Amino acid sequence: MKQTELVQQIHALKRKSWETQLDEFYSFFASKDSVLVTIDPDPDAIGSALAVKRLLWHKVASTSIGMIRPIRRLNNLAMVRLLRLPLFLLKTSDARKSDKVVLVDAQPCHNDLFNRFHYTAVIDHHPQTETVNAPFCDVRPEYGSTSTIMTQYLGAAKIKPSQALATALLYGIKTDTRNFERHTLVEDIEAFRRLFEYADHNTLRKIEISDLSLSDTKIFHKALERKHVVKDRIFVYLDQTPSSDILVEVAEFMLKIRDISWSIVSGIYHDNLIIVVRNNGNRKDAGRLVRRAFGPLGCAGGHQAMARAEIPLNRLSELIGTLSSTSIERFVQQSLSPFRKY
Ligand SMILES: [Mn+2]
Repeated sequence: MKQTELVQQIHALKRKSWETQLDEFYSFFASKDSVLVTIDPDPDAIGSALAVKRLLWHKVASTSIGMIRPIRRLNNLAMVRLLRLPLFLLKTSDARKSDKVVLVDAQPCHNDLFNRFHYTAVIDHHPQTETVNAPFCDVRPEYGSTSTIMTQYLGAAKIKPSQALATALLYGIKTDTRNFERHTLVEDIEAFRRLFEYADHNTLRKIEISDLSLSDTKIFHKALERKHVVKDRIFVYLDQTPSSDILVEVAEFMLKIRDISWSIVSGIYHDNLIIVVRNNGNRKDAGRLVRRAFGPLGCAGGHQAMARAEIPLNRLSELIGTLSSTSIERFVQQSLSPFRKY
């Protein structure tokens, strides 16, 4: 047998296996069923749930998508609003209302709320830690996203995704693989390519850049006024902040300045001094830096390019005395000064 024939046969086998997989999935549903898909709502889970809803369209009586928690990330809120996605917040009583329940992009053991349901099907890409107790279980940890797996199912069902579905799945793949920077399989890239022609790229771009709320702009205003540069490090201290997420947004924004390679943004949240550190990653170790500077005072850690420390305010006042904007700002700047040797 020629090699090309062999390759074709292998492809045929693969194709058949997705179709078999799809038939098996369908075999657990009946036309009278009301189906609930449960998700922990990140983009990959949302896209995957929409794909399940599409697969079951005209096959079951209804499919709804329930979230175990409200969406907080602004990008994801933009995603739901711009793509007009039909999601609702789960209540504990919902466990008994549906005939069949499906879980995507997670496993029952990941959350107590998931554990309350009896799943008919589980489709996921996280490593399997416990046996999944569901008649249909498709867990592929080698895949970069569940959206990739769902794109294969749609392909097997010969379904052309709608613009909203393709956009959601594409965003799911992009966020879970962090634009293919991590954990990527050739199948992820192939799914991306397939979805690309159906997606709404203007909407996708708006979703991806929707990091800020209008009220955050006040904090940016303060950050720009307060910034303090020492060599290639930029420091910003923001006093009380409404969330610790905004510190991350400011830190990532400041790293856009050309000659800045470290961005150190701090603020008070829930009686802790939170220090967020970002750098451009080149031969640097933000995690080690914050552990050395703040490890003995609270919790501190991270990776090469991103790190974070949290110091209880009472612990901080034992160390520096009266807590004021000036004293805290000076403490952070001295602790992470480029001139300081650890
Ligand atoms: Mn995922």
